[in-house]
Amino acid sequence: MIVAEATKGHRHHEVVHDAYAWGMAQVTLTPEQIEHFGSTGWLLLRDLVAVPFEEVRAEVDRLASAGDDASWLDHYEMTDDGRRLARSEDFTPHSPLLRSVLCEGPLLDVASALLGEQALLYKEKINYKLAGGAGFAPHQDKPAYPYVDQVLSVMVAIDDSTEANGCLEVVHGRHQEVLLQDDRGCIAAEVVEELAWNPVEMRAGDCLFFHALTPHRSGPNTSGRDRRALFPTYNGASEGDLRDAYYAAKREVFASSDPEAGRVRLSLIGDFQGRPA
Ligand SMILES: O=C(O)CCC(=O)C(=O)O
Repeated sequence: MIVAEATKGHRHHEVVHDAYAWGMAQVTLTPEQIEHFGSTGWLLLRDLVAVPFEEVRAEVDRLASAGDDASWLDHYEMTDDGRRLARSEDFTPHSPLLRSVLCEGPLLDVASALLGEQALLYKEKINYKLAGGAGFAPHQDKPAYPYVDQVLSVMVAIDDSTEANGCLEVVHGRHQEVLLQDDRGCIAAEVVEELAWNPVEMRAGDCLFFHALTPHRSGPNTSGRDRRALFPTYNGASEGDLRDAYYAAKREVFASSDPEAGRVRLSLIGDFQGRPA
């Protein structure tokens, strides 16, 4: 198990092995890992998913191929190669395997340790970023979650995630405050320029935990290889089980207003840079 160590300006993240302890069935973080998360706003862990990863990938394939049969929310984008799936969300009620990966075991243990209390799944999505897919403008996640106070974001790489296929880029140590926003709820251009952006390349199966105020962005997938990733978001149990209320509110907002012309709306903020399909 690893904790990633990265200093400002380094392109890649060095990993330190064996910095991670397994209890009986419970995963515990080391004080160094907790401290790393507290100071940088993120923590990268390897080999955390308890289920054989091929099964997770096969389940993502199954969801992606459901098409009109999907009982969850699918969103599409237009690429140079045609209409492509951009995101699936609200799928855990229809996927026992992904529900178990996200709602119990090591991922939940680590989320609980970082939130400082029992974590509950707030929402979940798969961002497909298939070859030719678009990137995400610099943003913090918190403004997209108006109904909760303490939230934690996680990226679980389904495919290797590289600079060429649009890996996440994060800013270290800027998770204490909401930064100035533009009219889409993303970070204002003048602030973006002043921040140091660090690409986080990940191997399939790696999990990046990041604070809901950690500034992040990602480029388009200019490679020929897909960059799929699962993104569970957790809240502390003291705020209650808010998942159903989140999706009810999101579905209502999406049903009652049209997205800005020329844009694909995936979120309550306008971070996705894809073209309408
Ligand atoms: O999938 C990505 O590259 C970025 C995802 C992201 O930041 C988001 O969905 O809020």
